[in-house]
Amino acid sequence: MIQKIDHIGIAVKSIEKARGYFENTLGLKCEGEETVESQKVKTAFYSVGEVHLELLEPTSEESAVAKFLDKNGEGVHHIAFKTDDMDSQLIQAENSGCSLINKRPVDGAGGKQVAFLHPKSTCGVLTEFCFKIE
Ligand code: CMX
Repeated sequence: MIQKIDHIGIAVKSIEKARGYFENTLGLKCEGEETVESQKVKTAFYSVGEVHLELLEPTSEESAVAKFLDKNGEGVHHIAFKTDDMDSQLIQAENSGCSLINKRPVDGAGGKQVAFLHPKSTCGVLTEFCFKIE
């Protein structure tokens, strides 16, 4: 069901400031920015082959990313797997003992449906499943 790593989420304090590294040092091209209201974040996407990097800047102090930054500073925040069957993916995760943050998918960036698994049940890696109706 998992098709590939879709993206790696990276928490940053400011996308504007982070651009210098991703665009000038690495030479990546920003594919676009989007604010995701449901997650209280502003995002910027970069393609690296088939995988994307998603920069995450909190838009509110209540954002999960704001809490992460306060605790850890900037860095890798989550890994997102593209699935072709979100319902089965979540059932399989729950049946194998993972703790679902989202029992049902919610709206994410890029018109995708997303659902997260709690990092305490996934070897410490905040895990996202994402699905897009093509
Ligand atoms: N990766 C690994 N561990 C993490 C983590 C992360 N990104 N975020 C939190 N944790 C750990 C914490 O270190 C903490 O561990 P300890 O108890 O050992 O200290 C534990 O999980 C609980 O964390 P917390 O700081 O107390 O935060 P909360 O429990 O309030 O929230 C979580 C944690 C994962 C439930 C919350 O961040 C969440 O719901 N995340 C899913 C949604 C999300 O992250 N949205 C932003 C991205 C959106 C997008 O990609 O568009």
